[in-house]
Amino acid sequence: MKLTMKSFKTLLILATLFAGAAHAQSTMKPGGGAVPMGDAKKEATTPSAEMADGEIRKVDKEAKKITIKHGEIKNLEMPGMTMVFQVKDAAMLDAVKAGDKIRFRAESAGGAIVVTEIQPTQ
Ligand SMILES: [Cu+2]
Repeated sequence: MKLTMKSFKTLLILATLFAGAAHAQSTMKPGGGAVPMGDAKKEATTPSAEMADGEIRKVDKEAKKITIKHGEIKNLEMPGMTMVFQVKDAAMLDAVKAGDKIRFRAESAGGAIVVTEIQPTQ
């Protein structure tokens, strides 16, 4: 009986530890562990290869935000979708408008995804 109780307690502790570890792992992943960060650095030296395709849906200069229907973003491991991005510099939005086809670079910075470069395409 004594032994069983002890085993149960140990099990509880293990379960708690495991849950904590699993949580830590899941919260670390979106921030980009060692692997995505390494990729981003490497890709920064080969600009043309890592830019994603997109089509602008909405531009919000005041909020420094842009909605882009984008293709796969390899450095962020993100499939194609339509989403809102922050932009690094509001001035980037002066050159674009809804409907424009672009190539752009997006990076993960402090939990947010920020567009750091926009190039119009014809
Ligand atoms: Cu996306």
